Amino acid sequence: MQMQSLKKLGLALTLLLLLLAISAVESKRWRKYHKINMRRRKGHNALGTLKLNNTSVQGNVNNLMISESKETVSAALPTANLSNFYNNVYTVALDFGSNGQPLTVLVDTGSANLAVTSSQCKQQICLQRNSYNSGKSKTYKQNGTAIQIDYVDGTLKGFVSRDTVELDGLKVKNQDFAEVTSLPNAFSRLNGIDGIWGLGFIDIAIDGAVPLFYNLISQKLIDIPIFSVYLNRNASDPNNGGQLLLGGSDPILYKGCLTYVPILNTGYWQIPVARFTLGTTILFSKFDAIVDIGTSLICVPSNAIGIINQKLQIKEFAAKDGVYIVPCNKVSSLSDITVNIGRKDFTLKPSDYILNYNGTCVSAFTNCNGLQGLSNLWVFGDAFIAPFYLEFDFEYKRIGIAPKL
Ligand SMILES: *[C@@H]1O[C@H](CO)[C@@H](O)[C@H](O)[C@H]1NC(C)=O
Ligand SMILES: *[C@@H]1O[C@H](CO)[C@@H](O)[C@H](O)[C@H]1NC(C)=O
Ligand SMILES: *[C@@H]1O[C@H](CO)[C@@H](O)[C@H](O)[C@H]1NC(C)=O
Ligand SMILES: *[C@@H]1O[C@H](CO)[C@@H](O)[C@H](O)[C@H]1NC(C)=O
Ligand SMILES: *[C@@H]1O[C@H](CO)[C@@H](O)[C@H](O)[C@H]1NC(C)=O
Ligand SMILES: CC(=O)N[C@H]1CO[C@H](CO)[C@@H](O)[C@@H]1O
Repeated sequence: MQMQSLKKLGLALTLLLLLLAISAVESKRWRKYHKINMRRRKGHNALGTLKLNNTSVQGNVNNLMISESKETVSAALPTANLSNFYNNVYTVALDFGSNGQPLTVLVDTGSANLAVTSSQCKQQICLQRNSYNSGKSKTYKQNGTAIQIDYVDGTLKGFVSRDTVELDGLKVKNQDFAEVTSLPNAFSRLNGIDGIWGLGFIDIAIDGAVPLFYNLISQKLIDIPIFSVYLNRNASDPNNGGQLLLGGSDPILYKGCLTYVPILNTGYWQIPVARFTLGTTILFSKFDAIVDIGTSLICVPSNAIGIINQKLQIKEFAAKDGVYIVPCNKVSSLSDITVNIGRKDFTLKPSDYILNYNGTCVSAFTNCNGLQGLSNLWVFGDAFIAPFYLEFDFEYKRIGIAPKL
C-alpha cells in the first residue's frame, strides 16, 4: 500500500515545473534598446467601461454589463484556449510558417523567448514531439545565431530562426524564435508539449529576440498591450484549461474590480506583497513575488518554508521530491491563507493551496533551490494564480488581480 501510494506520487510529482529564465539580471546588462510604441486605441478606455450606456436594452445594470462585456470583449478580442496538463502546465496552440505547422507551447510568464523543437533535433526527447521544419515553410528566414536559454529547470539550446507565427487567426510576421536542438530533461515528462512561449518583458529576452507579444502589438494585431489569464483547475478536463485573452481582460470572468499593483522592475512580472496571513496570524510581510504561469507551485524562501510547514503542522519527514505531503483528511481543518496585494486581501482556501494529485495531497508551498540570485523572492505559480483572474499590463507596468467568477 505504502509503495503504491509513493509510486502514484512519483508520477505526479515529476510533472512539477519551474520555468523561470534565470539569467534575467545578466541579460538585462546586455540588452539592446528596443522601442515599441504601445498605445491604447484612441478613445478607448479600460475595457470595464465599454459603452455601457450606449444600449437600448432595458434592464438592470448588472445584466447589461454582463451582456455587453460578453459581446464586446469575448467576441472581439483574440483568445487562446488553454489546455491543462494535470494542473501543472498550461499550453496553447500556435501555427508556424506558411504551411501552418501546429505546435503546442507552454505558457510561461517567467521568461520572454519563444522556443520550439526543431526538426533538426535528433535527440529522442525531440523526436517524441512535434517540431518546426523550416524547409516546409515559404516564409522562413534564416538567422542561425546560437541561442541558449537557462531556466531553473534546465537549459535549452538551439539557434534563432524567423517565420510567421499564427495565434487564433492573428498572423505575426517575421517572428524570431529559438529552433531548439537540445531540450532540457524536464521536457521528457512533458509529452505533447513542443515549446515555450515566454510572456515576460523584453528585458529578459535572450539574444534580444523581440517577444511574440511585442510583435502582436507593433504589427497592430492587438490594440492594447495587455493579456489576461484565467486558469481552470480541473485536471480531468485537460482541454478546458482556461483562457488567455489578448488585448484586454474580460469582466465576465471575475468578481468586482481588478486591483492593480505595479511591477517592481520590468523583466519578470514581479509585484510587492504586503502581508501573508494564515488564519489570523501574520506570517510574513513585505516581500516580492514573481507571478509565473510556467511554475506549478508556490516557491518560498528557505526561511519561510519551515514557518509555513510548522503552521500547517507538516513534519519535515513529509518531504518527498521537494514537496510536502499532507494527509488528505486534514485539509478541511486548515485555515484560509490571505495575501495582501495592492492594499486588498486575496484568499487562498485549503483546497487551493493543498493540491490533490490523484489521491495524494501535497502542499503547494515549496522551497525552490534553483533560484540563484533570487533567493529572497517568492514565485507565485499556478497554485497561487488559479483562484484569480489576472491581467498583465505592459503599458502601465502593473498586474490587475480579482477573484475568478
Ligand atoms: C450612464 O448614464 C447616466 C446618465 O447619463 C450616468 O449618470 C451614468 O453615470 C452612466 N453610467 C456609465 C457607466 O457610464
Ligand atoms: C475555444 O473554446 C471555445 C469554447 O469551447 C470554442 O467555441 C472556440 O472555438 C475555441 N477556440 C479555438 C481557437 O479553438
Ligand atoms: C538574429 O536574431 C537575433 C535575435 O532576434 C537578432 O538580434 C539578430 O539581429 C538577428 N541576426 C540576423 C543576422 O538577422
Ligand atoms: C471536471 O471535468 C470532468 C470531465 O469533463 C467533468 O465530468 C467534471 O464534472 C468536472 N469537474 C468539475 C468540478 O467541474
Ligand atoms: C489515478 O488513480 C487511479 C486509481 O488508483 C489510477 O487508475 C490512475 O491511473 C491514476 N492516474 C494517474 C494520472 O496517476
Ligand atoms: C452615453 C453615450 O456614450 N452616448 C452615446 C451613444 O452613442 C451615440 C451614437 O451612437 C452617441 O451620440 C452618444 O453620445
